[in-house]
Amino acid sequence: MTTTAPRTELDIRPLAGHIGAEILGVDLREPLDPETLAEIRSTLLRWKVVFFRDQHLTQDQHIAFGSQFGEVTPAHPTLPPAFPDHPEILLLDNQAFGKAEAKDAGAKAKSMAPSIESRWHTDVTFVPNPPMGSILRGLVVPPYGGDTQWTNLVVAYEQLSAPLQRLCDELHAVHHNFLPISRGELSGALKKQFQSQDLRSVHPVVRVHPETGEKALFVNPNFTSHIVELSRAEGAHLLALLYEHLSSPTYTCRFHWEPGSIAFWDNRATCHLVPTDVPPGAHRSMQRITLAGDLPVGPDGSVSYSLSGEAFS
Ligand SMILES: O=C(O)CCC(=O)C(=O)O
Repeated sequence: MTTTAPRTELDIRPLAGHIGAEILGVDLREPLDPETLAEIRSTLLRWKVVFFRDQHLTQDQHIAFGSQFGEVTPAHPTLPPAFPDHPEILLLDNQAFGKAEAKDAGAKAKSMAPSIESRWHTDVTFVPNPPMGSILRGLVVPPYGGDTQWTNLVVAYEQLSAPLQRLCDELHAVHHNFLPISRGELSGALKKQFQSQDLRSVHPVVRVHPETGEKALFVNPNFTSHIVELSRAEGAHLLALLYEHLSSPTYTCRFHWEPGSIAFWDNRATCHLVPTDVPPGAHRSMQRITLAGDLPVGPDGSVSYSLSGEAFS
């Protein structure tokens, strides 16, 4: 029989005006009782990203924690799993990336700079059913720097003027996993892996959140290629406007990592930004799992679909 940890009162501490809350008073190594599970889920829906500290989980415990909120997916649609025993876990390690780049260039890795250019993104939007959530665990963190930022795409939508909201409500966009590499920002080895399949999907520019009913912007500069109903020039201008808008500090929070910190974000309502200020030579090693998502639905009832590639689960 499975036992759950005794129920403790959660202490919920919002981090910024519109997004982010730290949750204290829970031990994530144990299965959660139904009330605690429901409270964490409702805090996630309210604050879009929740943080826990001092949670030194094993990989099995990381997966077990996530599986209480949904089906845990494979690590990534195209990147190979780093842990044969835990194919659900994606390794995000600046030294591992550095080595891949060095091997690729036939040179010794000197810099530990991130090899993927950092742009605001929602995870894996090139598949028809992007993950509902991602759970990132900090294992090795730099002594300073390396914070991650998130932005609230619901508030960003709500703060658009009504005519612009109406325009966005009607539009759909293509999302593609080839976008970063066409700009030459990934190392050769990572590029090849990331683009080993051509994955493209069409999503509404505004998605209706399946649990809260809120409308959220659903475009991101990492994977959104173009807007279906507009000319390329019109679409590029509109996307530039939306990207500038959604990255306004007003809608964001910033989280400073410690070993054992965990961030759990609602991938249906947020974008986030990989840090680019890790001090030279410092090691940063994170592990991520994702929870399977459903097909986004737009305000007009239109449902996302794939142009190339399968659903991700
Ligand atoms: O390393 C980070 O802080 C963010 C990682 C990230 O962007 C992701 O998991 O999608």
